[in-house]
Amino acid sequence: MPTLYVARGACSFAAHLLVHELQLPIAVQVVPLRTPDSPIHAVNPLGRVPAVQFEDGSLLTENSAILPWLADQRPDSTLFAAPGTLERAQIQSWLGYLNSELHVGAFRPLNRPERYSADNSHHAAIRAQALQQLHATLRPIDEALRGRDYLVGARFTLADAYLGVFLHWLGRLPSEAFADLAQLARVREAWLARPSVQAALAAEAAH
Ligand SMILES: N[C@@H](CCC(=O)N[C@@H](CS)C(=O)NCC(=O)O)C(=O)O
Repeated sequence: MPTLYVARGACSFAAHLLVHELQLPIAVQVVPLRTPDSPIHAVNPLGRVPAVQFEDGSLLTENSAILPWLADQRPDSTLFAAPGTLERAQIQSWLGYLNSELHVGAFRPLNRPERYSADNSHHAAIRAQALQQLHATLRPIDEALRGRDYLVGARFTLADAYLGVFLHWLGRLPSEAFADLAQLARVREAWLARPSVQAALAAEAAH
């Protein structure tokens, strides 16, 4: 059985909830991050989650590959779409936007300013700029959700599963900064109410 490595509250949560959503025979291992003795270093040389380790020693990393791979384990599921369809490409387009623009482009400088300047006195300014970037990156998502419950088609897909993780992270930030993004607040509540999200949250909280 493959093992999915996740960390509490990390971006690996999308993969974790999909294991529950799709009821996949995949073991989930919760590991600590940013500590040299974490078991993740023996699995992924980058020390990052999510990572899937297979019984033959093969490794799969990166949300943009892991989320589609998980959905493809259940070809009859509606979380993804058939190869060659525009819907499949649109779901992948959102995965790319969320992965690069939202996670790395906005949340990373907010959460890890030390990666952008070794000078601690710069970090407050990096964070302030990242907060503005975060709002600018979220606005098109909010607009795309106007009058809709899901990013692509009329059903919950991989794109919505992944988006929810970042909307959940907004809960750690001053709520007034995002008060105008009403669609995101609505979609976040619906995401949180999903049984798969609740099951994955409970599993991570138990560690
Ligand atoms: N591009 C990667 C980013 C993965 C990533 O940055 N994961 C974070 C958790 S949200 C992590 O493991 N950080 C630990 C570290 O960078 O040391 C992906 O989307 O899978």
